[in-house]
Amino acid sequence: MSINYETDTISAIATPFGTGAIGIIRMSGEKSFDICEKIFSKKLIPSKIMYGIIFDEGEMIDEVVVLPFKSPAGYTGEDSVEIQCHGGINIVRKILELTYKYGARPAERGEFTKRAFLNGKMDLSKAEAVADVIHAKTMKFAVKSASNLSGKLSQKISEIYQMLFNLLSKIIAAIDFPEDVVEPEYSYIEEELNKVISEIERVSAFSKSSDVLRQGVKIAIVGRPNVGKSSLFNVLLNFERAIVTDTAGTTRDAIREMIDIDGIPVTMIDTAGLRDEKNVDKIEKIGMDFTKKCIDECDAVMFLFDSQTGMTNIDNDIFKLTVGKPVLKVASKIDLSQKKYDGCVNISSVTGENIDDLKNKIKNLICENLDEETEFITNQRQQNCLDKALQSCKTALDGVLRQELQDLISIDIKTALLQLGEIKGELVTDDILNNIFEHFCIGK
Ligand SMILES: Nc1nc2c(ncn2[C@@H]2O[C@H](COP(=O)(O)OP(=O)(O)OP(=O)(O)O)[C@@H](O)[C@H]2O)c(=O)[nH]1
Ligand SMILES: [Mg+2]
Repeated sequence: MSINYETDTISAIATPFGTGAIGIIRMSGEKSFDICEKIFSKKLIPSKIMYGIIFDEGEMIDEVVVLPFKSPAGYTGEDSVEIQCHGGINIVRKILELTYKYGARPAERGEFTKRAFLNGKMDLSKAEAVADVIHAKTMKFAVKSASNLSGKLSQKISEIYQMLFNLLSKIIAAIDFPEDVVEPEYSYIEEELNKVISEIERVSAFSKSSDVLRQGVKIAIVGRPNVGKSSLFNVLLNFERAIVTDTAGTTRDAIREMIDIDGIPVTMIDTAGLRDEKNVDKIEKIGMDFTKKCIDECDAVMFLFDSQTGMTNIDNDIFKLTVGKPVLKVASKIDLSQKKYDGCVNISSVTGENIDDLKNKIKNLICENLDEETEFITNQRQQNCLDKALQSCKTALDGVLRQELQDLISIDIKTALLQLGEIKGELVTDDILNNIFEHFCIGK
């Protein structure tokens, strides 16, 4: 069977696998109605919720509810049918197979949403927001993605695009019709470009925090052997993940686990304690090398020292390795020492004292650059476009300050416009499209 990506009728299960209350099979394409009518007990009436029976060669499969849409109604903008049957993997699969039997082909990842985009039902940033909702690791991010669905990012990008477009039009008009239109003042172009630059920078600044929400942050727990790193790790995870003993050098591998701190996914890394390499065997030495790598790659460090000894010379040497990273200093085992250290979080993993406070401090550390009122979520592709647009605007601005020919300046402004257009998918290549839609679940 040859595949026609644009016109084939596609079919997929739109609900998660497993036993749920209902299962949904979604079909889209010009043969959707025909195929459905071959297995459904009634003739379809567009946009009417219909109750009936699915049959296969006289055998009843299930009682279902069918939602038929004629183009351009419905999610994809094509003729489409949703069949809601009883949950349970066998029935859902059986109905899906029937749609294949009568002419549909399996949908590829994200193909429904891709068609919705191609048919003008949603712009690209909305389509990407759908993918983000599906992949959201935590609630907070899901909510932000959902608000993207209502088009906040695309609205903002449209505004910036329009500002730049108006500016370009004025410059081009003067170039094309020099007798009728006066060249805009350089000071005016400078002012407009500065406005655009600061708007793009604003969106970019917020989108850094969206990366944090999307991918989470990595925090390494670092310190001398036996200060209580693994104990703290287990307490934060709420289960006994890492081995804890009173033998110095218990942890050899770096152990990673994800936790959710107030909606932010945080990967905690428990590391091997650092000490003089002369006194350790080769396994521990490798573990210590891992620890150093973890310090390099993580976004922040939780540095632990034993409150009973305070910061020793060895602790100070280890602490120096964390230079350049945001660090939370933690004094451990305060149940044993009863000492409190200023500028540190004083905790006990045994009694749980100040663990909640520590979680708050971790959150604050992450959120320092994160505005709770963040309006936009952007992903890596959109961020790249924003960066390039910003760069082109800055090059244009340099040209303005040097009073270059406006013809030359207009080239950079045009480049910036193309980049902004790409964010909304107005000028996307197949490569970008395929990349985006591959990130979807099949039934979306
Ligand atoms: N009383 C008390 N004991 C603790 C606390 N935290 C850890 N310990 C004990 O200190 C010892 C070392 O704890 P670990 O969590 O294994 O220390 P670590 O830093 O992971 O050590 P290495 O893996 O060897 O680097 C164990 O006997 C723990 O039970 C605490 O808050 N209070
Ligand atoms: Mg350990």
